[in-house]
Amino acid sequence: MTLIAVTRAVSPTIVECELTNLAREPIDVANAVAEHAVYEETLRSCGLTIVHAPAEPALPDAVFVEDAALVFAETAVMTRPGAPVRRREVESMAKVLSAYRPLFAIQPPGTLDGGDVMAVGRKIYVGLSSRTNHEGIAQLDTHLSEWGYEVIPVPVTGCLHLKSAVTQVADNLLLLNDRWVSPECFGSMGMVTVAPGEPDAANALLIEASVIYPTHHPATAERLDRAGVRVVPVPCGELAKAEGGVTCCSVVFETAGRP
Ligand code: CIR
Repeated sequence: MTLIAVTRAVSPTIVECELTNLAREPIDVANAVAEHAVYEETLRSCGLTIVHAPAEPALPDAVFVEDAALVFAETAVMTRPGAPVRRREVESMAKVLSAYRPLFAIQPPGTLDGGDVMAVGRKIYVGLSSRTNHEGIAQLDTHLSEWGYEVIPVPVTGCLHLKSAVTQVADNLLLLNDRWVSPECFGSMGMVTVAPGEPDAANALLIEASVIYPTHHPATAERLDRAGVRVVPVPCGELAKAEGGVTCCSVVFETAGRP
């Protein structure tokens, strides 16, 4: 079994990225490219094989591949991003993923961003956000119910995506900002909350027993460490100015064949 991470180069136009909750700050493209290289190297060091989606230099947010696609064991779901300008990112991702899974596509008027989808086993939590609507969630539910997945809508406020507010950091453990999402949505799972002064710190990327995590949230990293989570730090402060985190720069899945 091979673990694949699909990634895509940082676009030179990232300076014109979509922004929802952040004020625009100058983005140093060379720094963003360097951070992305470290991110890919970190994924490799965790045993993943990187597959590059074609660069889309004219699409500012194309590096944030997570939003264009969801990959499950049985199917890949091509999303319909809530920001119209980001819908052009989907086609080239579909070409890549068609080599690995049968494809299903969210149709208008549905909208769905991958950043709103958190899978915990067969439970698929989906954020109702400014990017993902009821219709998109309903289409995902109908499609995934075929394989016994349970799709659970979750209201989010104050942040871009569900995974800005909560991510899984171990088998039965979530990292969460309880101002943006209610812990009650997630039943009896254990919770680590973000440290005061680090509201954006809930986005972590769990790869087997390790968590790839931004260097710029040290107090929350310490909380994770105390909870027994193995934290692998990556610099991503430049990409964070584009409202991106560590989950959004890859789509990770298993394949039985060769990458
Ligand atoms: C956007 O607003 O769409 C991008 N600037 C950031 C997307 C980040 N995606 C993610 O966290 N899944």
